[in-house]
Amino acid sequence: MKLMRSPVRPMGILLLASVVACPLAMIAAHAEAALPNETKEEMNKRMQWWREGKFGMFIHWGLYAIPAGEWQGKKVSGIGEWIMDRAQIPKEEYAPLQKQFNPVKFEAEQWVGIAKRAGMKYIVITSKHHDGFCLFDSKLTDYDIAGTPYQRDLLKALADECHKQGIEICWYHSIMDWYHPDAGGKNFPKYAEHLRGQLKELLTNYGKIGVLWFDGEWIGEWTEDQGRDLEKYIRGLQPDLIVNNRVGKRQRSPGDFGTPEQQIPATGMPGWDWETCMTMNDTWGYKKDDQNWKSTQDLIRKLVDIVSKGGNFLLNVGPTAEGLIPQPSIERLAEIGRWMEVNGESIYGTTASPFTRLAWGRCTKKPGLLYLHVFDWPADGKLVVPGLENEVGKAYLLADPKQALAVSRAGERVVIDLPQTAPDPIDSVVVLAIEGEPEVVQAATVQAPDRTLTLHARDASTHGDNIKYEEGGGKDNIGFWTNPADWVHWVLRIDNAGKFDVEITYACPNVSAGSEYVVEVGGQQLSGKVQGTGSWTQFQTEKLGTLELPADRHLLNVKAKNLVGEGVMNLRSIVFRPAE
Ligand code: FHN
Repeated sequence: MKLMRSPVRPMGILLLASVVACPLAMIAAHAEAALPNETKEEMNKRMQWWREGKFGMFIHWGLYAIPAGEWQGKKVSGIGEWIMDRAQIPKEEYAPLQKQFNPVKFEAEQWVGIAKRAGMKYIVITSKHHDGFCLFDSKLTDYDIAGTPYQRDLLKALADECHKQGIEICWYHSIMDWYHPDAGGKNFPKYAEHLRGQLKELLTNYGKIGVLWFDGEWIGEWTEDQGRDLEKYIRGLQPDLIVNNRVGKRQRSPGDFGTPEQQIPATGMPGWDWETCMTMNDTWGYKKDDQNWKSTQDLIRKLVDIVSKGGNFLLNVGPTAEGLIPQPSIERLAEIGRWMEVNGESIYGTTASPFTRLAWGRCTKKPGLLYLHVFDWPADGKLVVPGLENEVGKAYLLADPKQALAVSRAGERVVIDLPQTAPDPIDSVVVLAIEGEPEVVQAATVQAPDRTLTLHARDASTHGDNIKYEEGGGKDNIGFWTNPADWVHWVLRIDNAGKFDVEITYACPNVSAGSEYVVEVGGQQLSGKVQGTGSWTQFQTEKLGTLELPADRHLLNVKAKNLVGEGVMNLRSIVFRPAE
């Protein structure tokens, strides 16, 4: 049987561009009730543990952990769990791995303990991945754990331990199957029956299951309608089950939540429940040579970034064939757990940030409280919260709640006086009490003492599906301006009125140069034509013109008149320099 390569589609197209934060209930208000007879209230109740839990462990485990990235002495590139496909291993040569699978060092108590101490509230494990091998004892196939030297049902042990330790157990299950003879072509309906049969086993033999996490839905034989029917079938078996959107075709529905993979949507997925799944190195399944581990700082900041955008984080481990979670994973999860011990309150049960962007970090919230996650501790000890209009109350460090911090207001900015050093270099959380629902205006950029005013890309608001702020790798600009209808705006405040020379800084490869654009501010317009600068990261500054601005708060828009090449430009900044 020809193995099917993954036509995984990037998730970008699904992203909605608004960043307006909304309480948990509001998200539910948007989300259609999954099954016809489920009310929004019932869906809220069903989703509550998941929405409040935020953080889960993904476990990719199976026969592919035996070759661990090598086949017949040769390293096989790509993600480890795809070795059967990447090395084009015939089923007859791959299936015998079953007779070698004997994870004698597997201890469910230890695995669940590692997840729980990391602050994770649920575990999603591969009951069956694309290679078709089942980690559970299935009456519908011999290609399962019962047919291995180990024999005992690993998923039974893990489910029992999760129930014992109060962690939700969840099953990953692949629709694509490289082993089952009917899993492609005209006999697919027979396989679809087999699929249902195994899901019935998984949803009746292991107690309460939290989530069914489907994957491999991109195969041509699988349709959205089949997904809708399957969702009804499994929710019939466990009504409180939560199902991901890969039960269908990875769209808005069927399914309860979106599943961005290996990436964090720039502005979240407003109005959606969503969960980013991510590896700790570069593979899901165990590969002995993949030591490209993300740092604990990176992982904690990703968790906070995701939660600040209203999402959940499903972080992966790939155990060895013996049944051990790799040490680098264990160490990082323990360090995350130590951070969660102090700061968990700023994660669990919170909702998304009311701010578009904060220069020093991220924000999560609960009614009457803002959790300010400070990644970059201000050198002057002044934490500036821009555009917050609410009455503010007390402020304190989550790491030292008894020590009140001084709070003051400077125009549109709330300023909190911080101690000299950050309690935690990765993320120190400052709690700020506020009156009512957060009201945030886009803070205006102000003039420097020399009356110059600089509009940075990071402070802009973008409008459109594609255009967005990008940073890192020589970028620090508004980019992805591939749709001329997209545009960008800033808010600025002139306190010192007068004449200003206006300079724009951008980058654009010569092949894409030539698009025309206009800058609108204070009822005036300056037009420009994009010149080639050599590449998307070679920036140059041009004088656009001179104009007069009165002392006031102004909106500045930059709009494209047309699009010549791949993108209008990578826009870095606009500077108002007092004209001589
Ligand atoms: O092909 C799989 C891959 O092996 C892994 O399971 C990830 C995890 O979400 N999903 C698929 C790729 O999108």
